[in-house]
Amino acid sequence: MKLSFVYMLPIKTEFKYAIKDELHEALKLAAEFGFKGIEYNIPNPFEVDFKRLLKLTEDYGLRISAISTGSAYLEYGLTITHPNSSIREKALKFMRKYIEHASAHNSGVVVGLIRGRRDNRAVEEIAESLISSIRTLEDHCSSYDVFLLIEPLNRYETDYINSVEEALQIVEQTGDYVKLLLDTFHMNIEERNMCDAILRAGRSIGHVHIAENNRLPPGLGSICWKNVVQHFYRVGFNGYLSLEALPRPSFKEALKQTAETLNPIVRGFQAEYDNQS
Ligand SMILES: [Mn+2]
Repeated sequence: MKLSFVYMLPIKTEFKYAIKDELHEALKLAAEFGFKGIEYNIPNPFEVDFKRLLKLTEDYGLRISAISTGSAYLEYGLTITHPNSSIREKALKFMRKYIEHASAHNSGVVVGLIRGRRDNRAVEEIAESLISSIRTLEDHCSSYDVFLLIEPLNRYETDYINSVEEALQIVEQTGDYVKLLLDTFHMNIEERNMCDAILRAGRSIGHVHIAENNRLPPGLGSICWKNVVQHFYRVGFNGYLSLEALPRPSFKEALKQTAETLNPIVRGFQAEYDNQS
């Protein structure tokens, strides 16, 4: 597994759980601390200078671990299950562009807040809308070799898909280009046991967000990272652990803390994993 961190491009609305400081500085520090990836949260995939982002990322020896899309929901209210078909179509148009960007490093596109809220709809109704929207994107995913990442979010942040089990039901009803994004902060709230949830998700895991139980960087809370990392390896996951936490006490400290907590653990299990596979 490799370390990554979420970087939020400028938006007007508030999002507290990502690094937003100067990009050069963030990339430089992350590279020094042994991070291999950066996950860009891009509010508008048509307005971003993606070539510049890609070049900058590669200049620092990093890769794009995933593209996250929550800021398109926060900024424009776009969702792929929106009852208004023109908003839904616009969200799908954004998703296709995100997929094209993600193809640069064969990473995934996150389906978090952009999947929409249930509000007063029946769960079957929104599920049908989500599955239908995902199916319309699958050809694009296949052409660009990019997967979609469904992320369960805790009950205080959304009213649709809070648990790993609920997300797995969507994965089972869609094609090969849909995987799970497990976030340790959300799992800590919703799952009876985080490690059991990792085992249940198994080979469907495509990407991971890491933060403590209090949403601080790893090492500043009570999650047992050794146990969690071991379980990700146990199911054969060898992708990115992407920091999505409150950048406190500072973004530099957050990166440092994450690296110091996880690098030794990952190094230990990685050797074992490489020997077995
Ligand atoms: Mn997350």
